[in-house]
Amino acid sequence: MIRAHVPASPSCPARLAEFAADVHEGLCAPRKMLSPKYFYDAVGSALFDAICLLPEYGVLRADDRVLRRAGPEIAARLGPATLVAELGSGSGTKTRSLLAALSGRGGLTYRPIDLSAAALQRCRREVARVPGVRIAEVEADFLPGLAVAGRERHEGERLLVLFLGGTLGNFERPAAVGFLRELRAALLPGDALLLGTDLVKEPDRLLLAYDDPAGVTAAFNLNLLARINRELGGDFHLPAFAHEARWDDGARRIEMHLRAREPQRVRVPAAGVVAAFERGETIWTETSCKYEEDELVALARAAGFRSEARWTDGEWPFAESLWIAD
Ligand code: AVI
Repeated sequence: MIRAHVPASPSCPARLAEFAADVHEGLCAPRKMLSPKYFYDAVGSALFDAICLLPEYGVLRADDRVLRRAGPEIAARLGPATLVAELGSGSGTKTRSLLAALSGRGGLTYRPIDLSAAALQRCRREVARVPGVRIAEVEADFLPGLAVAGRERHEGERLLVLFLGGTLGNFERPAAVGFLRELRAALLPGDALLLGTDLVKEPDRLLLAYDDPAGVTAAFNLNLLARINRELGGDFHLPAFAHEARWDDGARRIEMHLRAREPQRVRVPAAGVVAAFERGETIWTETSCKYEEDELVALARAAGFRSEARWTDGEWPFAESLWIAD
């Protein structure tokens, strides 16, 4: 599953320039950080797929179980004539059962939106097996991709946006509300959002999910530095950084960091950076907020949606919410 050969530079020039600018800003900030959106190059996407197979990481399996159980009811509530757009589709594995349930009520067009061309290729292969589904990929960030997908809508057709897998959790809470409002602004009244959110659970369970004993999540986190080396000519020495997962009880979130094991200087020529690290200093690479069920109705209202239905998984607490745009 994890490829031995790494494509030299998969990013187009504009993406590479944006990556360089974000790396510059993140490594020059007083509190060093890098955006988690850069995890997902070809290697990172394959590592994320491997994370989803780990017994310790229950998010994707929970999402899949809920979608299999709720798919027919979701299809019945939405009716036929639906254009489906998925934000951050990844390889599309979790979406297949839902697409099968929705396409049973008439053919549909599925527009997976993802920054990773490799993930979109895998998604096409996965979804090709679902009868009655026409797939048209959009290689873009979430909201620009949604604008492209929405242009294809026919008269009277309803748009269903899928935002699954707990990805909303990768926004800080206030940013999540802002993002959902922007998403709502791209929809018409009556359009729907199916939102998967990971729920608060025992901290030990969460810490194990984000720091698994096989070290797959550590490799996923460190690959961000390897990607900077590959694409921006950086000289990060990967063994000099350690993966770290923390649970913040007050903010109800997991944080992932890369901790410098020793003082060092790192050069990233294409980003115009020379970054000095003290021993123990970290780069904050990801936030993964976990939600309480009660928060979700208020969140829907704050973003301009009505909460229509919710399904949860008991094995790995996770919620799938169906919201309708007011
Ligand atoms: C994509 N996202 C919802 C994952 C999460 O759980 O926050 C990314 C991830 N990071 C570490 N493991 C998985």
